[in-house]
Amino acid sequence: MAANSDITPDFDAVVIGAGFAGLGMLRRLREELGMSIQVYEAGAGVGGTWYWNRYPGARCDSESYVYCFSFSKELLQDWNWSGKYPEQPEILSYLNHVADRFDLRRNIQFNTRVTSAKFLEDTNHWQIETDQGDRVTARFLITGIGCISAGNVPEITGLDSFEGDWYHTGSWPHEEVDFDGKRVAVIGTGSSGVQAIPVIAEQAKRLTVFQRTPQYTIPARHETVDRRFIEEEVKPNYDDIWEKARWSKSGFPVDASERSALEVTAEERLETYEAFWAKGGAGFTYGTFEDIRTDRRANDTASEFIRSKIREIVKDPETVERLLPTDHPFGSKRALIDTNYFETYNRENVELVDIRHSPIQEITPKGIRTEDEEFEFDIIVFATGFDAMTGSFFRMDIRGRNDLTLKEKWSEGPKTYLGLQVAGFPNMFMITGPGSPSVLSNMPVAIEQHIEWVSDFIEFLSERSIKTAEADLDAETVWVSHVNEIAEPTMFMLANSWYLGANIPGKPRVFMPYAGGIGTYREKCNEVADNGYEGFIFG
Ligand code: N01
Repeated sequence: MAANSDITPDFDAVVIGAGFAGLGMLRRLREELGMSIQVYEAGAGVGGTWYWNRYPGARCDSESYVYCFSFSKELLQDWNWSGKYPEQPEILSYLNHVADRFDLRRNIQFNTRVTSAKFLEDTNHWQIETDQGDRVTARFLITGIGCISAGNVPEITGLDSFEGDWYHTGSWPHEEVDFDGKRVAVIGTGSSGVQAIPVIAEQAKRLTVFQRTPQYTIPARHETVDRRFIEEEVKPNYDDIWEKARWSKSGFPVDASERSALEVTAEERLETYEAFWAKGGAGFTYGTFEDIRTDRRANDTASEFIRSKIREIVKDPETVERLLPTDHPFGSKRALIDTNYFETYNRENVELVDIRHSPIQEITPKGIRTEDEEFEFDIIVFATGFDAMTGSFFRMDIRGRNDLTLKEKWSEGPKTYLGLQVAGFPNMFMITGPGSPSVLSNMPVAIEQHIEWVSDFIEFLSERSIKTAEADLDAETVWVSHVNEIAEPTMFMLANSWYLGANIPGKPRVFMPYAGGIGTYREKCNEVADNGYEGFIFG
């Protein structure tokens, strides 16, 4: 593909990251548009999230048959998942298989972190620098850096003095961590903590969980994959399955309930909740009642049902009280599914500490000191989440026109057009950027929609010899208000979650993903393209 500027850049595009997004983007641009691509990846291998998150119990909450790429029919037919929900090692082997099968590694430079990317106004190129001393130019800059990849280790006094080992779930060592006979602390009870806690509890001598916010979580009912279902219902029907997933709200090929929790009898409601609890998985959120996501009274019925289950499962009354989520509605934080999470608190070797009421004061050489007590540990596990959506961008010095940094541009929260581009940052595209459905949908579906849309746009620009495309500031402002408007009536606004940046001290409180659903969002992106990419300025 010929560059449009007088000076030829080193590459047509630089892609940052070799997870689902980076691998998919590389394949599409190289194979279908014939572009020259350089991918930089901080890890020593492909996989992104699934390269780094190797903590015990790590697996995905999306069912395996739709947690994959859809671009290759042969790949869909050939690959066989072993679990209903894919486990981290298996997702990682899948992505390695994709990298090999499509010969992607030759364009990926591993162990290389991009440190800066600067738009050069005289040539209309991006100049990218890495921690390995690379300095290259490209016409397009495409970020596939993940929404949840900048780990958050809270600043607690004394961590440096701790004499044991400590780990963050999001940058877990490649060697197995031996918990056998050890006194272990886990801080945090989000998706990562809820998955890791039951597994660590089985190995450790003693496990102490430090909980700030109690969680609603639904049993996953994880099992080996149902081969008959895959062979008879999935593989012959993949086209229809993907079509349904693509136009759905959440990126899954399922029918969402249209019933109201308030318009059925109490018996019917209970029966429905019981049925979905027994079935397990994300169905409880979208299959029970439509209004539990938007109506507080309807939501209360679901929240209370889950609290009743916690009371039923957990034996010690004081632990039950600590575990009951009462300060936020079900679904206002990321919905969780678990395997034996609440049951774990019935184990003799597991203790729950409520740090909302007795905050952590410091980490000592021997362990953790809260307001009320001192504990000794051999290992501390931080399951304390991520500086989500924006943190991975801010680790790099990204500068657009007039030397404006992305950090300055987003100082009041991320501002994007469609979650794909930022005004003032021409030819930079974000795969699953803030303002797009991303984390509120099945990620591979969201990622593939962006990959296809961006590559179609790049083709459009190239065919017309357009040098730059950049979001119009007004279009961006309208999109940001739309993202806020859509989130406003939902439960999402009623919790201190990472969706709102509330987990990071000082971060602006702005709802970051697009809550209108992947299908609606796809329609909007298609409309923009059909109208000659309205909302973009061409140079
Ligand atoms: O992180 P989180 P995560 N002191 O932010 C607590 C995806 N994911 O890594 O709720 C003490 O959800 C914090 O408390 P609070 C998924 O999208 C998916 O678990 O803020 N505690 C919370 O309990 C998920 O949502 C999968 O009050 C502190 C926990 O740490 C996202 O990644 C698996 C603290 C952090 O929970 C992030 O999940 C894993 C502090 N200073 C992850 N700071 C699957 O698909 C935070 N906490 C299965």
